[in-house]
Amino acid sequence: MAKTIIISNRLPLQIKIENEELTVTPSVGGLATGMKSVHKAGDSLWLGWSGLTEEEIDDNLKADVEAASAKEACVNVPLTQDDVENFYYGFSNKTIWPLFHYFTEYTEYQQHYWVKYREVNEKFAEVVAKHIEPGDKVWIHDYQLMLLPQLIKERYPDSAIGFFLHIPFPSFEVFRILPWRTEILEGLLGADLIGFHTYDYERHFFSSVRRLLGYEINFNEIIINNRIIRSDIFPMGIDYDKFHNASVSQQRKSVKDRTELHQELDKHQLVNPEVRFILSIDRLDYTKGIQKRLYAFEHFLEKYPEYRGQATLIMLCVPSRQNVDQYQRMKSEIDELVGRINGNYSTINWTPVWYFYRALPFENLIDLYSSSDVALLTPIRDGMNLVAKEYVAAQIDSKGVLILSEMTGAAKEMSEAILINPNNIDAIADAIHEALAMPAEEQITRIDTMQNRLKRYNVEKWADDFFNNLKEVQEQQALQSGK
Ligand code: GDG
Repeated sequence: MAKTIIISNRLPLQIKIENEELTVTPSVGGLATGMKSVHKAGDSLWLGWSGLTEEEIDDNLKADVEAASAKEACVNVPLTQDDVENFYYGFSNKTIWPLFHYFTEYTEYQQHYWVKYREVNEKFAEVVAKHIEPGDKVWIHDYQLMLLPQLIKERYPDSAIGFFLHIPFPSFEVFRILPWRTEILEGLLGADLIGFHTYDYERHFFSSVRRLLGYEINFNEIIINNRIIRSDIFPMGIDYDKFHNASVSQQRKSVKDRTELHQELDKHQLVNPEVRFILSIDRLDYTKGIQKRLYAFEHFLEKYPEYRGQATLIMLCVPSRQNVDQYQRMKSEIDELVGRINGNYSTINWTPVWYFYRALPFENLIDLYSSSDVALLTPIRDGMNLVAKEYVAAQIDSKGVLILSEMTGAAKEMSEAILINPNNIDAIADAIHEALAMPAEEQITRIDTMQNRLKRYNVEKWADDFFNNLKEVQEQQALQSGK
């Protein structure tokens, strides 16, 4: 039976070796969280890297890694330390990631990163070759694998290949800076369907295709040598029921059955019922605007002193890409800022910022979403931002306010949020004030509207739409080539 091959840089699980034993944990991150529901639902195989380099897997462990992956219908793509250094930390995260998020000052242009990027994309193509069968659909994800569509198309011209970009596609003026811009575009054009979160990203992509490769765009299609390549907008949804139902069931639990974190939050509110919780959750990444958020919260406490002792910012930062300089510098800056705010404003009964630098289990994530009065999400750039959607889904009585950066893909669909420019510290401080003062009826109206939308366009619908669209392109292609 034909299957779907999902391909992403990382598998949805992370394999580690502890005391010569393998441990398997789920990966944290937007792509893994979203696609997991698609993977579970159907007949699919997921190809990607397990998190262990070839140097770490000795011969005794090889079979164990394969078995642990196979149990989850996953296949490990073997990467060496050098691959991880130059393909993942190098080209993917020091070239593409900053450039596509408009951080041109952080972008590095190193030939050896590029060479490794190409090589690792070829390694992925080799693993695909071992598993692909006629009739299979291939769905490639994200910026680490932009050459893969072409590599697969060359070998298997009849295969149906979809590609989805989870991060922004930058404007032509930014994209053109990249020395390997034409190779990247040609790589992507190996796909039959190329998906983006927003109309703007698609428009930027088309503009680069037209101006750098000279192809004509016909509505949302490009025809190259009789091959139809379509692009479309698929704003990624979440598993709405999973987040909403988890929130409801955790709230219904008797106090003693609640998680420790939930009990602590409850206790805190009993002792200090006036205190309101403002929540932010992100991977620790310079695109997420974490420092500016802290400046804004500090400014809020200055500008609205009546909220001192009454509002706590709960900030969860998940460690990410710790080998990259900017991430290490940013971590120190955040530590310092949190220390400064807490040093200046804390009282015996109140700490302004609760800062967690770790990943928490899913139940705790739900505890935080459901116990917070406001979510404050201020990315400088963000392809979508699923946390915004998850926060809204987890509100039970429809109370809660979302403050969201207009630079996120999610802002395009969530106009009921209080939208802010993440660089405008004063406006963010005012937005926090507005959120905390918002009447309950208005909160309910806004959350209800957003919940209804998220319920309808959930991650399953997102994947269905993508696959239906891919099927359509294939049918159209077959008609055109008279097959
Ligand atoms: C990329 C794009 C785009 C976070 N902390 C914990 C945890 N998470 C989960 C959240 C959410 C995911 O990680 C983060 O997703 P985002 O979308 O916010 O951000 P990125 O990781 O940057 O994802 C982004 C996304 O791809 C999808 O296309 O939206 O723009 O950058 O699902 O729930 N999960 C657990 N513990 C944590 O501590 N269990």
